[in-house]
Amino acid sequence: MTDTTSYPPSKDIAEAAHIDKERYDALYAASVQDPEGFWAEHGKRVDWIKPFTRVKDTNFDYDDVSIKWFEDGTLNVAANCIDRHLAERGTQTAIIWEPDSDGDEAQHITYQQLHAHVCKFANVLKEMGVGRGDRVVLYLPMIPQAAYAMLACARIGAIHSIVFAGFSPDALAARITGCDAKVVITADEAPRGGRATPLKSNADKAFAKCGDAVKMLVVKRTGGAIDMTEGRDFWLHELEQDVSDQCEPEEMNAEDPLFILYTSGSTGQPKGVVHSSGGYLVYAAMTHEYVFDYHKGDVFWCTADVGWVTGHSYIVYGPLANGATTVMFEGVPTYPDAGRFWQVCEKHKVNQFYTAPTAIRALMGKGREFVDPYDLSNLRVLGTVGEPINPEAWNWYNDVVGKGRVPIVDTWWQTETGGHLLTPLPGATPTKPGSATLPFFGVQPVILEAESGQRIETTEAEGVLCIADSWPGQMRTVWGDHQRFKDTYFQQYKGYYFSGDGCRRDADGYYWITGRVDDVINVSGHRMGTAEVESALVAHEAVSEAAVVGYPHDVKGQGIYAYVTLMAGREPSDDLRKELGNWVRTEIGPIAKPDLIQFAPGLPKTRSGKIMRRILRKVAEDDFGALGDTSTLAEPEVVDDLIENRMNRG
Ligand code: 6R9
Repeated sequence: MTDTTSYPPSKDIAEAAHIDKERYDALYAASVQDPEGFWAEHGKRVDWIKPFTRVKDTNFDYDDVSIKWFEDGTLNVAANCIDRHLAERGTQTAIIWEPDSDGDEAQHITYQQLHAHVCKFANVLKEMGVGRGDRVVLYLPMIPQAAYAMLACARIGAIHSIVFAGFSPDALAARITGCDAKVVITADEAPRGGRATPLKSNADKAFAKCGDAVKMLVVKRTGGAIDMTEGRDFWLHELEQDVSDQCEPEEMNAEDPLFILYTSGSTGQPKGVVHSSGGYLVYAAMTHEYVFDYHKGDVFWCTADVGWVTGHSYIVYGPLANGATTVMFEGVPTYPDAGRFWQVCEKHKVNQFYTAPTAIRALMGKGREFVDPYDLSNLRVLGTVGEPINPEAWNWYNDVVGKGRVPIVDTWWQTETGGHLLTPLPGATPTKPGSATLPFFGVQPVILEAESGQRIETTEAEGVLCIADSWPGQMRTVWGDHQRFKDTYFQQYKGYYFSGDGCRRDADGYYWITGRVDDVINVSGHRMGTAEVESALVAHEAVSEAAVVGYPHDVKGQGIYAYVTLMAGREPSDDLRKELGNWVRTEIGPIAKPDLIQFAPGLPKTRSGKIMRRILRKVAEDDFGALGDTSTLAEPEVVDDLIENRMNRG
């Protein structure tokens, strides 16, 4: 996998960039030698109502985990993303909205217009009884109103929790009750790739499982037919008629939560990752500027959905805090054809483009004839995120999209980290295909031996990736469950933040992420807990037991492979396989639907009843020559059946 070719930034790029190699080295050294001094300085990049006097108060000791940054400062995040730009660039475009259909016109929303939209939205939320600290769930398509809603919450001090529009009613209901939301904001329908997801009717189904007090605010997107429940559901455009377009921003503490975002872990239900207002904004804005080498006037496009952390930090908060023009795209990379990304880059003269390896692989498969017709000469930085990028995809991105002249930033980070932790800087870091390269300022990565937890001091190392000290964008807690926060990230390796990823450090000190070391799989850059898919499967009346693992998938990176044992009296069939796939789809959402389901009369277990996932992974990978020791199994013969009936035949 390791391609050791190194691509240094060209002289032109290094000269024009904010940060060159020398400055990176100096700033990085300063950031880890004197974090207080470094962040006291860089914390000033946002506008504080009351400036902070305390910079860093963080503790990674398991018994006492606590993360606070700029803790006595006050600010408003929406004012930082909108109001402070009005004097200088009120008429500049803040958001370019590119709709699903390329036949529909794009919208250009200026900072002034953004201000009016957000204030109105904020006043509507207030009318609905939402105030400081209340939770608001967003279940929306990629439309400007998603950004307005986020910023409206921030303006009045409410905490938003976005649920990706691809999630099912059940998953939505769990998140609404999980954070005890007062209002859910949705739309009639979500158009994507020429098809529409019935968001409002999904939300209706979810509401059947929530308390009576929750209200729904509905954005009209397609005008499709929907049912409105009197007294519970309200149209945004109707309520907006009667409210002012001015709304004073609330003065919030740096440590007040800005948002909750549910993410999958290795055990149990998804957890609500809580991000702060001050530290998060400083970190999202600073990484956006330096990692993408953003300069005033640039057009920045991150293709993620706002339902994921990437959309939070690099469609909305980071770019808008920097006064950028940010592109918001409603559609998919292959609609109406595989040239859509590049057509949009040409049309809006995109300078920085940020996407996921799975999208690159899918487009690579369609051929360069979909790229070549478009003028991509405005591109200055290309970025990737979400999963390790294989060198073939990196090279295609570099050659076919970047024409060999555009630096690629492979950014490693997580929902929990708020912003990039390992990443090249375009003007500073020689890149190597497949490596997330070096730490961002203030980030102290360490590699520990997985079993012993010993820190490996040699430059070349392989083990689990931990971070030795806090950075401002770090999550603060798990919503309503601080113990779970401690247990998940600080228990296994004492004194460190444990990322859940495996990692190798090469002789140049470059980091290469090797993938999750826990029971989390990464499907098309989306995190999925195997336990979640398993519990959906066993909820089906025909299933007695299920075990889910990842396997290598050409486009998705990892696919979902499910082993299913049926209840006595039930027979395996293709129909049942289809039914189970659709079952998971409705229980969790399309992204969780297993790619392969193998019916197995028994699963390999130790005598104490623990499922031997190592064996299931090997069979799923078609690598059954390397099953290792099976002698500790209670019934070694089940393995023969697994191999015999494996689904993933090359
Ligand atoms: C931002 C985001 C986090 C997990 C992470 C890792 C994988 C993300 C990566 C990468 C290799 C990269 N991951 N970026 N692996 N190289 N550049 O994706 O957050 O959805 O929480 O996923 O994704 O395994 O632990 P999230």
